[in-house]
Amino acid sequence: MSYEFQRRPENPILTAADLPERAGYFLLNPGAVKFDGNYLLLVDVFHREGGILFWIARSADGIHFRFDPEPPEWPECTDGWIENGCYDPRITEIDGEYIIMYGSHNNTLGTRLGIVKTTDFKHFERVSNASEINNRNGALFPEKIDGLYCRFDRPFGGDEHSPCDMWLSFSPDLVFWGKTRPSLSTRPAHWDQLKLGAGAPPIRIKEGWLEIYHGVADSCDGSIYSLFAAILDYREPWKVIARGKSPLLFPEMPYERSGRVANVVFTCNAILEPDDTVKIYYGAADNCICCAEMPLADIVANCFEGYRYMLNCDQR
Ligand code: M1P
Repeated sequence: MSYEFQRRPENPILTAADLPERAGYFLLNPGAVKFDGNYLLLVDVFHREGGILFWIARSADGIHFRFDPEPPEWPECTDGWIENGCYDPRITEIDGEYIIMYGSHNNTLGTRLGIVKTTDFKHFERVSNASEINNRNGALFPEKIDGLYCRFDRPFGGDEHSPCDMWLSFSPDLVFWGKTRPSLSTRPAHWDQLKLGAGAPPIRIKEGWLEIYHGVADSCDGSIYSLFAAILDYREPWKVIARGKSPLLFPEMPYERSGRVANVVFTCNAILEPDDTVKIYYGAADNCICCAEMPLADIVANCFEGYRYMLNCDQR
C-alpha cells in the first residue's frame, strides 16, 4: 500500500509575487506554528538586494497567507560570528517560548546553527550560535531527554555534497552542546542514499518520536530531495523503532521539478492538527511554498511498513 502526503489543490500557496513590493525572487522552507489563533510561517526569502532573510506570513485558514509589511528585526550575533544570511528555521515551543534553530550563514566560512527565541513573533532574542561550522538542519525536540535539551543536527565533514547522516546532540542550556552521537543514516539503493537531514522538530506520538526528514538521492542530473518519516524511541531517541522505506512526498509536480533548484521537496515543520492530520508547509524547488496533508495513522503505517528495527513500543 502506498502512504503519501496529499498536496493541496491551491499549491503553490505562496510565491515571491506575494511579497510586499516584490521584495524577493525565491521563497523556501518555512518554519511553521499555530500562534495567536493563526497559522504563522517564518519564510526564507532570497531578497532582491541579495542575501537570504526571514519574513513572516500569517493566515487564519492555513491556506491563504499574507506577509507582514516588513521582515522582523533579527538579532545580531554576539560572539564575533558575522551572519550574512539565515535560512531553514525549525520552531519548537517549550514552556511558552518559541525557540528557532536555523542555518546561520557566513559568506566566507559557511553555515552553523543559530538559536533565537521569541514569545510574540515581534521581538526576537539571540540565545546562541550553537554549533561548529559546517552543520545545519538542526531541529530541537520539544521536551528534554534525561534533563537535557536534545537536537538533531547534520554535520557535513567533507563538503555539503558528500554523504552525511543525522546526529543527535544534547545541552543543559542551549549554549553548550555535546554527547553527540549518530542517528539516522543513509541507506544504499533508497531515495535517502546520499544524505539526509532533520525536517520538522519531532512530534511526540504514542509510539515514540515521529520525525519527518528529507532524504537526498543523486541522479545523472543533480540531487533529488524527498520526504520520509521515522519513529524513534521516546527515552532513547538514537534507537530507531520504525522507518519508512518509501518517500511520503516525492518531487513530481511541475512546481517541485523546476525552480531555483530542481527536484526538491523540503520541510522544516509538521503541524499535528486536532483531528490527527499532519500538515506540512514545504519548500518546492527552492522557489515557492506548498502545503500537503496526511493522516498521522498513515504516516505511522508507512514507517512500520518499512523496516522493523525494534518492536518494543512500551516506552512512552
Ligand atoms: O537545495 C535543496 C536544499 O539544500 C540544502 O539542504 P541539505 O543541507 O540537506 O543539502 C539546504 O540549503 C536547503 O535550504 C535547500 O532547500
